[in-house]
Formats: sequence, C-alpha cells, structure tokens
Amino acid sequence: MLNQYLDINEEVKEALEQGKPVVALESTIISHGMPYPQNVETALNVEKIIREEGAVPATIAIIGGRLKAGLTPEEIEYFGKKGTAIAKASRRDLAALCAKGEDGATTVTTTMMIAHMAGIKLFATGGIGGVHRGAEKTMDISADLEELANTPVMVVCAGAKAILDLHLTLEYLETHGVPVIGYGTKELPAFYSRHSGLEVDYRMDTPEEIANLFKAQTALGLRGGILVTNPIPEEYAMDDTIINQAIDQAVQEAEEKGVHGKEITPFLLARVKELTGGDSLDSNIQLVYNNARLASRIAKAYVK
Ligand code: PSU
Ligand code: MN
Repeated sequence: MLNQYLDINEEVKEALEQGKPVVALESTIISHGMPYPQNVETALNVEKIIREEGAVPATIAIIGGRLKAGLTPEEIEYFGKKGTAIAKASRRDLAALCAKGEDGATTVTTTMMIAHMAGIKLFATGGIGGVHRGAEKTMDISADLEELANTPVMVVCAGAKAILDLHLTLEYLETHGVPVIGYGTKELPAFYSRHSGLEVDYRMDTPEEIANLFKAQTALGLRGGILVTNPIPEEYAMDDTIINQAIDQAVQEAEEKGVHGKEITPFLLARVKELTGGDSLDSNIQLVYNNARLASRIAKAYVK
C-alpha cells in the first residue's frame, strides 16, 4: 500500500520485497515508557535481538511529519533523549502531525497502522492499552483495542498492566472479534506478573501454531488483528502483592488529581515505576526482549 507520508527504510524495504521476516516496534515505549538512557539502550538491544533471531527490526515513529518504518540508531537516540517532549501520537493525532510536519511517538495503535501501511505483519511491544478501571463512567477505552479490531497486524505483548480493568478489556476484545492467544499458558498474563486469574481464548505452544492461526485469519478474509500474550519470564516476574499495591495507589492518586484523557496511562505507568523503584524497570526491559524473540520466531514461521 503506497502512502505519500510513508518512508520505509532500505533494510526494511529490501526484507519485505524478499519475503523475509520483519518485526515492527513502537516508539512511545522509548520516549514515554522508560527513562533516558535506558530507553535508548533497550530500543537498540531489542533490534539486536530481532537480528540475532534472523528477522529485521522496524522501529516505527513519526519524524517531521513523515511516517517512518525503520529508524536509524541516531533517530532512536533522538527519540530517547527528547523523551516526553515528543507528542504521544494516537490515531486521532496522525493527520495533524503529518499536516504540520511534527514528530510523534507511536502508540500500539499508530504503530499497527504504519506497520500495516508498510506491509509488516508482526509487532512486538511491552503492554497494550485497554479498558480503564471505572470506564463504565469515564468511557476511557484505549484506541489500541479499536485498532486490534480493525487492522490485520499481530501484536506480541506481555498482556496488559492491572492499571486497567483486564476483565473488561477481554470482554471488549471478544465483542470485536480479536483472538487472544496465551503463549504456553491459558491464563492471561498481567505484564509484571504472570497471573491475572483470567483466561485467554487459546493456548498455543509453538510459533508455528501461532503463524498458522494468522494465515487462517487472513485466508478467511477476517479483518482485524490478533493479540499474542507472552508471560514475563519467571525469574523477572514481580511479587503480585507489591505490584498490585503500587497499582492501586497509583490509580487512587490519578482519581484524586483528576488525571484523564491521553495523560492517564503515562501518569499511571510513571507512578507505578516510582513506587516500585528500579525493580519494575528491569522487569519491563526483560519482558520486551522476551516478546521481541517470540515475535521474530512467529515472523519466521509466517514467511515460510
Ligand atoms: N501500557 C504499558 N506500557 C506502555 C503503554 C501502555 O504497559 O508503554 C503505551 C503504549 O504505547 C500504548 C499506549 O499503546 O500507552 C496506550 O495509551 P492509551 O491508554 O492512552 O491509549
Ligand atoms: Mn485513554
């Protein structure tokens, strides 16, 4: 699909033309999700891991109003350093950023959109947005879920954080026909924790099985994506009590301060990180690496 605002870098373009596996990565996790310089270090390591697995990484971002599929290390450094000064770009921001020639950090939503424009099928990240706690009053449902309902890209994540209402998030995905897969588990993982007490739709144990599901979904002409949830490796998982206490406190503070709209997710993520110290950052980095590895393996199975 050609788009006058899209720039696919040489390495990614060549890989796509030759039918090689490509894995997309988001940039909000770089500029808003982690502090500098760990964010840049992590982003470069994720690309390295994908290459070691035999796939090609395509970090996605908006630079000067151009939709970029594939960044240079210098561009990744620029995004990491500028951090939260770069606008978090969701679907509703895309046209404005392109029209004005501005930078934007792509969320799961806009990364899926740009990956799809470029012809990339797989996307690895940390956690997705979802239905917020109290959404029955606020109607705060992440655009990520709507994108999963409509855009045929497979997203590999570690589930979603319990800052969200995970039960309602699964209900929403069910209504919109998005299959939720557990890699090696029937339980939905909750990012820092391997446990949520909720069930995914299907447990799958190999990258091949997951690639076949994606092929069938495409062959059936079903629109929309697939969500693969990959539990954080046991050794990096956090204590459920500690993490849940921090999350409950962060949610309460957000409510008291009246934080809402696009600010609430970054606020909650930053607060949880502060309350749990460096531990949660280390876990966060490790689960992203783990997801990049799985996404590369699914991408390889998919192009076979
Ligand atoms: N959840 C996380 N880490 C993240 C995000 C969500 O655990 O970095 C980011 C992702 O970029 C996601 C976005 O797409 O926040 C969702 O924001 P919102 O809830 O405003 O839709
Ligand atoms: Mn929201």
